[in-house]
Amino acid sequence: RSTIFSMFTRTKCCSIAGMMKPSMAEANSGLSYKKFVHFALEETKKHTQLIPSSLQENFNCLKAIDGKTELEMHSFGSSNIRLLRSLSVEGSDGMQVLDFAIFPRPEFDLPIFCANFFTTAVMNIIVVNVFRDLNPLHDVISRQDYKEKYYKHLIPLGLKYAELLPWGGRITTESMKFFSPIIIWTKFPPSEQKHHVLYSAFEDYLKSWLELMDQASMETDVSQIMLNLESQHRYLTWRAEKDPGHQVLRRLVGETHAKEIIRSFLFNGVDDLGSKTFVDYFPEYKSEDGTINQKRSMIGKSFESRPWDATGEFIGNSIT
Ligand code: BLA
Repeated sequence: RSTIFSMFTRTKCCSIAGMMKPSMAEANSGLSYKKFVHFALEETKKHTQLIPSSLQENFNCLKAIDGKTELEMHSFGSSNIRLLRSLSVEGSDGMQVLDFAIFPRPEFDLPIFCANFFTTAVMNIIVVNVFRDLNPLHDVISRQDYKEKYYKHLIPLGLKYAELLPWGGRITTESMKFFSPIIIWTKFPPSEQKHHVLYSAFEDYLKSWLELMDQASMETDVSQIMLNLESQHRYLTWRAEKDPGHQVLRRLVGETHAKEIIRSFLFNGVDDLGSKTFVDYFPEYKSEDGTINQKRSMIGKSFESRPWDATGEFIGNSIT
């Protein structure tokens, strides 16, 4: 197995103790995402025994090509979590990134937890979501059961934060397939007050997810497990191909290493949890020569405002 670190200077940025030390970027802005990761690990450990993932060997911390920006990675598993992983980036220019996700084991019919934060000196782009195969554009009716099971009691939480962290405007239309009624999608110029709101949203969403995890029982029905597996694989396939963060990662560490981080670490499972390909799941991206259309969106951006009502009912226009 190739190691991506041979080309980079290893740094001691990955210890939990180190995470609490003020870094350059933190000293600059006071708005680091490291405390989010620290909270997530501590809180999750209260609910399940986290075991370091074998990915930690190859993916821990590294310096980017610029010699200054640090990428820090953590990964764990547990009896009910297939993979909890985080990537945080602190750029010397004030750029801050967090990509945090928890992928349950397919034996548990649980949503994926995801928090994605991308911050520059002038803008924060924020997505916090709890995703289950809830496809508002195609399948509201048959997925009503998921909504009852996972989102109904979380709707008040979603509404609270929809007000504090308002809808961020038009987004890649295809992404909506992966968004739940309680998603937080927001954009704002850096602000200490908003950063605090975001932190409490992250705490509340993660705690809610951990409660769902506590309640989930292990599935024995093989066909249900296969459905969970495919739903997770479809999500990984989408993000491994079209996530908006790829370009930034390529700029930071170069094409080859970015690809390795994306396919083996961030969206680990994309190459082994299922055999379907990207165009099997998303045939509209198939170009005439059979390759994947490089566009991020075939439809373009839409949904100027939040497309769910206060009960979590999808009210956007169907676009297919
Ligand atoms: C922008 N990131 C966005 C946007 C969304 C997301 C919705 C708004 C623009 C758009 O609609 O594409 C996030 N989209 C998601 C997520 C899912 C999805 C989480 O479909 C899940 C299914 N973002 C990151 C990381 C980086 C990053 C790790 O999560 C950088 C390393 C960067 N996100 C980033 C950048 C933009 C962005 C640069 C603006 C680019 C653009 O608008 O096209």
